[in-house]
Amino acid sequence: MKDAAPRTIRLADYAPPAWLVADVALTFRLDPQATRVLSTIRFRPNPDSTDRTFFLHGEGLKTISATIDGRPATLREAEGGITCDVPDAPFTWEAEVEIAPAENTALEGLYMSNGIYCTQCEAEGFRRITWYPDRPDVMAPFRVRVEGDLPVLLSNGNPEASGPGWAEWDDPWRKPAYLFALVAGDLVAVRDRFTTLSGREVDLGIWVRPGDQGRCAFAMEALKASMRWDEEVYGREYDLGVFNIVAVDDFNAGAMENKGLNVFNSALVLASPETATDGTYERIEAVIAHEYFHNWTGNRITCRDWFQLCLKEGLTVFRDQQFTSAMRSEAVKRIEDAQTIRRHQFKEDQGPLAHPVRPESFVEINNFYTITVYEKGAEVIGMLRRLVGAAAYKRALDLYFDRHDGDAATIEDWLQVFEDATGRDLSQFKRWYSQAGTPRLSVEEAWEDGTYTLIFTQETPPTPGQPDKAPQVLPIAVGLLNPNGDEVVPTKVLEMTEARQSFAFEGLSARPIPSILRDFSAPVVLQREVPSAERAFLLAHDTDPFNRWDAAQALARAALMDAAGGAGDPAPDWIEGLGRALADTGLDPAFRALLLDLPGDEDIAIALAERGDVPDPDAIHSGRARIRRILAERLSPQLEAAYHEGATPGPYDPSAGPAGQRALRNRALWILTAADGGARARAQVAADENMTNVLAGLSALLSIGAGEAEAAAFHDRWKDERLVLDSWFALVAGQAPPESAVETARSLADHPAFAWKTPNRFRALMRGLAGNHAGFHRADGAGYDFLADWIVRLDPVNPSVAARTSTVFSSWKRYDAGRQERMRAALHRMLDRDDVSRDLGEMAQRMLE
Ligand code: 0A1
Ligand code: ZN
Repeated sequence: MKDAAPRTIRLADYAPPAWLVADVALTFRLDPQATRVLSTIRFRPNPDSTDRTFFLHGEGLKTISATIDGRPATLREAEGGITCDVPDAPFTWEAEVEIAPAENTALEGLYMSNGIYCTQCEAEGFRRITWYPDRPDVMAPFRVRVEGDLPVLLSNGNPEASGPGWAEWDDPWRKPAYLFALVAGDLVAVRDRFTTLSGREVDLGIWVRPGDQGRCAFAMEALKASMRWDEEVYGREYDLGVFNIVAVDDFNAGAMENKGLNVFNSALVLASPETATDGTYERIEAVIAHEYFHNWTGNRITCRDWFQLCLKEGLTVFRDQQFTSAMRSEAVKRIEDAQTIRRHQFKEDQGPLAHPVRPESFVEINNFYTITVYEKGAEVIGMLRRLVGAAAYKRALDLYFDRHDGDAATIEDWLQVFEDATGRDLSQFKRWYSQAGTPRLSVEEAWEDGTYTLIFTQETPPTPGQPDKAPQVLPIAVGLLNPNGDEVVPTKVLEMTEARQSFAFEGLSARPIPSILRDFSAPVVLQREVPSAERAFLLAHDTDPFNRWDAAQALARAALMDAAGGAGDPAPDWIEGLGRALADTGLDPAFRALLLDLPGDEDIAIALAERGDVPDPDAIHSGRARIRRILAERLSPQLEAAYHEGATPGPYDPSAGPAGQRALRNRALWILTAADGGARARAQVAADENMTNVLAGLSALLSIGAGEAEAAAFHDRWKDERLVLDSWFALVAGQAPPESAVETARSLADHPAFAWKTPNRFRALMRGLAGNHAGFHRADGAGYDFLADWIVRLDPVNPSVAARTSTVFSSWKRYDAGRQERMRAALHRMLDRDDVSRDLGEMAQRMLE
């Protein structure tokens, strides 16, 4: 490795900053190769620190000049920055540096995307712009002047003044440097207005490349809805006169909440019925909301240090989930979120990359923007809310905003407001932030004299660095049903705190059927052997939508696991139950669509490994194909009816109702295609109603080894639409037959449009192949080599995307010796290089440990 031992940063080593910043003035003279950044920063000693060492972060900066109180400063290099001698009193630092945004392929700091200047400063990008104490607990108001011969010059805050070739911005709200943003270039705005509850007028702008204006309407509506919702539900108003969103094509993540100037991956802003799917619309709505909600949870109250990332991310994800539930279906959203946690977060917890919601050390913070910090972080807040109740949650949040507005806060601060608002002791609950891993919850039952007892045992398996785990607080929502299907005990939240604990329900006339972990009330694995007849009973009768869906999932999982082991017929209970639920037109189509959403190949691989089996990717794949055919044959009338019920004639409407209908139609189509030779899918592609139906048709066709002509025609039609072309790359690689998937991926990589330095395009192909479970895990290791080669190639260009992509190798211990050996070799190939980045080096190292 380049750096024999890159430094590990530890939460335990936190020390407050020696110097605070009173205010910042920046001037940018933009130039692709030689942008000049002039900074004037007024420093003052931090009364809460005895240290007076002056240190500024900086990376790749060419210093033109630096002065302290007007006198030239003598800079000394220090790890990751510089130090110099300073007075023991407030002083003014002035510097001029030069940077080259056009050469910045890492897309952190100031870079260029299609001729547009833009910034990404979270987590540690600002240090690539100028010398600065680049840590979130140093907050300051910023004034920014942007100079450049460009039509649009944007920064944070309110516009102050502008003229030809310059603009000045003032952000009165103190903020850490990671929330700084600048965007400049040939952009056009779609504009709107919003009046806040207290009557403040806000100018809204969504800035896009000329030609994309027609695809912003949905994002704008989502923004206004988010602003209103945050006022109504959290009492939070917007606090500037303008709110701008910019869409850029080259972006490492989804979007960024810079104060007053959110920067988005264009894939999460632009949408039209011809080019975007229902899924894209739903994601745009959620991410627009997420970034907007950060204005209070992230910006007004930020994080003291990066270990507290979940303070802003867990809470903001929780808030965007609540928003989506309010805009769409609460039940469907809860199932989708539970599915995400179980598919992806549990997987992270089971492997070498497992870490607590609040990690205690890192080498590169970019590697900790994870599903654990975000989604499990949100689950922890959901549990807290369930335990204290909605009213106390509201009181605690009001107190949080009151007490910490303007602060860089910690998880301790967050829990303290809940303790103060409710009088509860949350010390045991806090383990959710410090213990990694997914608790296993097992259940025994007892029935005697009208008393039904549930005895729970919890155990969390060891994770890296944490061999022993203590019991956690688990809110377990339980309801009881009578054998006739009536609910005898409505949902009750049991609060489990011990390793083993029992809960009794008295006065029952018959032994009940329990519905446990309703609404996915805790992110745990429920380990309970349930006969398939009981699952089918819950699928038919449970009043809790999550558990109803989960009963169907469990049956499907069992069928697919058996099929992977070569078993013939799935349980008739499942097929019959599914058929009945499908035909129940009283149920929300979106919910029925989820019942048809079979676990994927990798889900089955994980389930088999959990059981102690070694998964065989080919057997899983062919077992799944067989189950799909069986369903297509045995449920053909119900599937056919669902397919027709899901027709949405008339103009395309992305809202939840019609999107749910299309989801039902397209799930039914996917299964039916296994038995009709692709006739329906082909007709649906030809009908060309909207992108959702076209892509679903195409995907169904490719999944049975057909559709080559349709895929080629699709490519020709959409080759100039970058976002649609991304979907094409992902689909063709993702749905290729396993035996030829690597060859398909290789030819896609040779495609002239494979702009591999653009993260969206790179991810489309790599994630496409990695998601093709049997294709990626081809026994000869060709899939591993393909991914590893590309990750190694990308690493010097864009370490953060390279490192993130490498996580597809985290599952290596799950497979047979041959595959393990090949995956390990691939990881070594990424790691054992002189120029390996800190990002990829840390990830590969952790995966190999
Ligand atoms: N705070 C953003 C996530 C984000 C993090 C890092 C980025 O660049 C490397 C970009 C965005 C969010 O939660 O939306
Ligand atoms: Zn966020």
